Amino acid sequence: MPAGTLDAIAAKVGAGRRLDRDDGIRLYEEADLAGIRRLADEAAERKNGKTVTYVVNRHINYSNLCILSCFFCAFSKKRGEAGAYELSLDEIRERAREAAAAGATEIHLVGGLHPDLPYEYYPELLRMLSREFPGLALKAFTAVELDHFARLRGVPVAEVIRELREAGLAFVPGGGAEVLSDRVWKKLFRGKIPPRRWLEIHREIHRAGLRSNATLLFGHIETVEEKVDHLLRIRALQDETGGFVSFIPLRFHPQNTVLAHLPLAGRDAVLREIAVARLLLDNVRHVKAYWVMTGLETARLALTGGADDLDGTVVEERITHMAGAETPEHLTEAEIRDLIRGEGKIPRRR
Ligand code: V47
Ligand code: SF4
Repeated sequence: MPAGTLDAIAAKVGAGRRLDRDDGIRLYEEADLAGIRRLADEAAERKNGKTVTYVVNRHINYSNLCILSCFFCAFSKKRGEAGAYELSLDEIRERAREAAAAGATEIHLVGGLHPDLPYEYYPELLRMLSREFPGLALKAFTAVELDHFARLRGVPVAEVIRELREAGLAFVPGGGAEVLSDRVWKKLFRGKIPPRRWLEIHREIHRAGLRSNATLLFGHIETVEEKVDHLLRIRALQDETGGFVSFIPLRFHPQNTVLAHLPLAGRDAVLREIAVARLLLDNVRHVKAYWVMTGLETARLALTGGADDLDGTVVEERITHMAGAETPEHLTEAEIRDLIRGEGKIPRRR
């Protein structure tokens, strides 16, 4: 590391000055990991003290049928293909019932872009869940699904967001952003909404009074500059709306994807993503170590390097596990609390 790189950045952070694009690039390319983890931990503690949050939740991936074929995806299947599945309404209800009985307060519900379910299915699903399980907050449908619904319905996405909110939608997850870069979009996920549209939909979500998360899918073909620009685009939208609650770096899992030849990003690369995100996104309250994707040991270390949230108990997860994840699908609340306490932080259920 050239002498002074981290010192200059530390001085800026200490003075409450915003980091710029060059600082971001240096954090990725030059700064030593231990040093930026320390800075990121201080930044996280200034925002949230020693508190690390988690939620007792259940992820439900209602179907993996999808009209698209993103190159990084091992989850999506076409109808009739081995491994394709669709949960019936009864199966979704049963999973929600189990979640409620286990004390969950949130359902995280996402799926592929289904080839033939009608638009009405989605608000009906939310209405059924909110009517039968009023104690479960419904975090559902990425910007990509919302765009798909707006096309099905033939109305602007803002109208779909309003209808789903009335049907019980409480929060929008951060998936589908991938890398907000036209180059990566063209190469890996061209059929899906482009970066500008992802941002526009989150702007509409925030305008509708809902809040959302943002993600970055890293560890494939993206460059450092593209990652920094991604973070700065999220930061700019957050300046405008204030509607993002958490930022979640997602570690790309290559198995069973078109990019299966790529290696899985290692522990230090994951820790660096979390620390850089914490330092650049000075206006986003939380940075999440999504243990399903980071791995448990790395998630634990991330709690002293910029992360202050662990997602939740999860229970069942397909997107990462179809792509070779070796993490469990379920952590108990006690395991999550122990993990947090083990790092000298204070667990708080949200
Ligand atoms: O949008 C797809 C990504 C996302 C792979 O908002 C992959 O709290 C890794 O967004 N390897 C869905 N990632 C997951 C997601 C999420 C998860 C947890 C919490 C929240 C939140 C959001 O997973 C997709 C896509 O970006 N993804 N394939 C893969 N092979
Ligand atoms: Fe479909 Fe999402 Fe997979 Fe792309 S990432 S193929 S939109 S399920």
